[in-house]
Amino acid sequence: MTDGEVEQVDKERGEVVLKHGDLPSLGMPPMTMAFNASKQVLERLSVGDKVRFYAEIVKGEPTLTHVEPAGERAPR
Ligand SMILES: [Cu+2]
Repeated sequence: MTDGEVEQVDKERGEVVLKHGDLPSLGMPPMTMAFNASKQVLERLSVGDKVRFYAEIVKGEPTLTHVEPAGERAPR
C-alpha cells in the first residue's frame, strides 16, 4: 500500500485529493493529485487524515480501491 495524506474531500464530484508517496501500481512518484472514490470511502475521509491506500485506473481515471487509516496497521 501507499501512504497518503488527505488534502481535500469533494463529495459532489466523488473525488479526494491526496498527497501520496511512491505509487508503483500507477508508475507515479510522490505528488499531490485527485483520485475518484466511492461515496462510502469519501464518508470516512477528512482533511488531514493520514491513510494507506491502493489505487487503480478505473474507466481511465485514478481511483482509490482501498483506504485505511495509517494508524490501523500493527507496528512491525
Ligand atoms: Cu499521483
